[in-house]
Amino acid sequence: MQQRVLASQLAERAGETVRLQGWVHRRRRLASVTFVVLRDRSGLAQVVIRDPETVELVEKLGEETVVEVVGKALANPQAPGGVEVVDPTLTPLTEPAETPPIELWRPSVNAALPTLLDNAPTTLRHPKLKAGFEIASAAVQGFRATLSGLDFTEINTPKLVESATESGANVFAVDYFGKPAYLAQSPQFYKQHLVGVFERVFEVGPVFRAEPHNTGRHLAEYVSLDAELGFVQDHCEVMDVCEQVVVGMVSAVRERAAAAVELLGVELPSTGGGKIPVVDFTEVLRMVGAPPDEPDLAPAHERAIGEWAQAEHGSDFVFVEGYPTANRAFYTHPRPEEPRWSRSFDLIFRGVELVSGAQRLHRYEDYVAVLRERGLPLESYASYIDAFRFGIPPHGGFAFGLERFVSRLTGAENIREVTLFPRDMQRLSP
Ligand code: AMO
Repeated sequence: MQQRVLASQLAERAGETVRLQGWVHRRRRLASVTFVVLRDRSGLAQVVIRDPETVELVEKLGEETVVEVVGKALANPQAPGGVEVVDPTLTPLTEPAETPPIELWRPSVNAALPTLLDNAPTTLRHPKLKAGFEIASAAVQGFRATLSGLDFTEINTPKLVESATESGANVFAVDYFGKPAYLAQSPQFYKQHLVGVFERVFEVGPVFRAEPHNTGRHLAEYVSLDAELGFVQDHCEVMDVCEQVVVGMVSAVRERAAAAVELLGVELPSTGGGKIPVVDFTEVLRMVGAPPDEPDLAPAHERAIGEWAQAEHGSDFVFVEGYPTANRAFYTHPRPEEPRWSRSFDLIFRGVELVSGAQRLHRYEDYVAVLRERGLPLESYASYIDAFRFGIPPHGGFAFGLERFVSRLTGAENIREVTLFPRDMQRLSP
């Protein structure tokens, strides 16, 4: 059988008979001719139909019919891409039972978010909705490529776990053969253990947070891009790897998702031509006029420091380091000289936290001490901290939220717009 040609390849096929497959994206009937815009994974192609029988067939079939089209590719400067298919035979492959819930052919998406999400398997076909996920796919490839290039090993760790890693409150409990278990909030414990095996590891996978608030930037399930590396001096080496990863992700989006970037009018972020600026947590509080004993940065503080990085350094990114130890996860390494502050950092992207990371504790006795100090039950963390009895090197790591990254990149108002099938307090389907 003749090989399938994609819409994007049509420009090179003028003069040939081609076979296209895709969806009837749009029909336009003029007096003497009917135009069908066919959509496939690569884009749109114009098909010109004059034969009355085929015109009648197209009329009857409607939008979103899956079709095969075999016809002559001819140059026409007016056609999108400069080449169209004329006088084809058109064979329906799947006839839809109903018209789609939104008009997919309209250039802009004109439906409310709940409608889009309720009908996601179909509404995601809209080129502008799909584009965000092409960007996400490219970003993940950039994450993988950068870390593989730095000799990291890709891992996959369990999502059914026996203890909470980040905090006890935001955890989903499940019944595990009659015993209590949880959905993993992060691959944190496993990635640290696996530093003892591979030295450098990364994971791309789902994590679960029972987020009790309905915000535009929190999901109950998101894709976490995690990395962890051994033999570090302090968190600065971790930040350095994190920066290389960010640069790699942005280049991958530029190279692999160029069409999606253009369609959405995305302005790709810049680090301002140099290293990403780094500001100390206490300095940020001073800059934004917050009280010096504030335990964390509020969203307004993150926005302000993001604006500062843009104005002073032309950078869409800024690292904030040295958060108060008491307010970070118990596994965070304090600054040895002033333990009130930690060797931790966040990466703020366009005014929103995108990454959290830190150097970790690596000695067994330090874990026992910190759990006691924080009143956390040792027995709940036994299998986690036991591994530190057997020699884990000084290490650190970080995690990105993929949907956070894409939503800041595309300027999505709500993170759900760039989540394939979002999970939140109200939504478990589709
Ligand atoms: P943290 O809990 O800060 O750190 O999460 C890391 C990054 O994940 C994203 N994120 C979320 N995205 C969508 N919905 C949510 N509910 C949500 N919560 C977090 C953010 C955030 O910066 N174990 C540590 C990481 C580490 O130290 O390696 C952790 O999970 O972009």
